[in-house]
Amino acid sequence: MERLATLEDLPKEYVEALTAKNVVPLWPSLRDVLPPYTPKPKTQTIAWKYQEIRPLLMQAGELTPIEKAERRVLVLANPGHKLENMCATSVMYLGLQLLLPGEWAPSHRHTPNAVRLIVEGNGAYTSVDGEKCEMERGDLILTPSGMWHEHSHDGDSEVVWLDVLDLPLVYYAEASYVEEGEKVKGEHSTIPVIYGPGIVPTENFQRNNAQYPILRYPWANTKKSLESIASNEDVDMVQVTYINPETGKDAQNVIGFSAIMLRPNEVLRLPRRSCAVIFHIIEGKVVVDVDEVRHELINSDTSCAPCFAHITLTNQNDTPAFIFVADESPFQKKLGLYSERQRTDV
Ligand code: GTQ
Repeated sequence: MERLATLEDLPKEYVEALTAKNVVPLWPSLRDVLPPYTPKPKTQTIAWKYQEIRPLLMQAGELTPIEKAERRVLVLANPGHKLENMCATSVMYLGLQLLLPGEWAPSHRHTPNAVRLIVEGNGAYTSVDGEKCEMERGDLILTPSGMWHEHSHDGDSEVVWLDVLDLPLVYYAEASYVEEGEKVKGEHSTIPVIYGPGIVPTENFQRNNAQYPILRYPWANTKKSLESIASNEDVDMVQVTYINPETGKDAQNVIGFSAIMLRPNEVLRLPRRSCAVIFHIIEGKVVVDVDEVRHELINSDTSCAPCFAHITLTNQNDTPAFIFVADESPFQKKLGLYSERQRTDV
């Protein structure tokens, strides 16, 4: 491609005259906004080690009372997007949230979609539109856009979870805001188990929440599915996707959620995809190679990779490894931006 003229090639007075009228020449920036063939992601390959961050999170529990934090979160920020912008990728926000016994993170609802992936501790729960979602390690809990939610803790140890939100995208769209709510009074309703494997209620069932029929996806079920898929040796990639059982589509609109199991010592080369991706280790020891960068991850570590990266996941143990995955594919597919490339393509 032809090299184009730069700002410096123009007379200074001319550039100033443009600036004064709030106009800019396209050609000096054209190759940045439309780079040839492959995007130039700001997203860097980063790993956040849980054992390094946990003491800092516990310190936040001593330094800042929940009333002064509302949400006591250390954000996993990607320096490629500048730390203060609180982006893991251009679309995804990640945070580790701490709730101490007896604490309550007050009710609110907001336009960004959120999910929680539970990292440690027992006895906490999130109420989503009044429904009580117990938090156990590895569970995925949805709090979709516009749904009231508050976090409570009746147990006796620290509870930590990973928040995944589409906040960077919604904020960029100038669509991000929150409303304050009221504490759930009296009994919470518990979520009835009305969806099973291949089972949805028939049409005449009164659905409370047809748009998001499942709010809590227990880890035990996900793990069981992965293990039984893995027992079939013909399957190359042992992965399940969290879906909405009423539509068969992704569980949420913007970010996609799935889980991968690596068999003992398995090496898995992922397809190159047009969206960034996040990995969070639920169980095991996994080497994540992203282009030239290698991270060795263990339980509760998190990492991210930019679009079109060459990604290889290697299980270093003689036992299976389990990885929670979040990616931007639902968003990209809806906008017609999604594609895959061969590993041999540039
Ligand atoms: O728990 O509702 O990490 O509103 C960021 C914003 C968590 C939450 C975050 C939030 C929440």
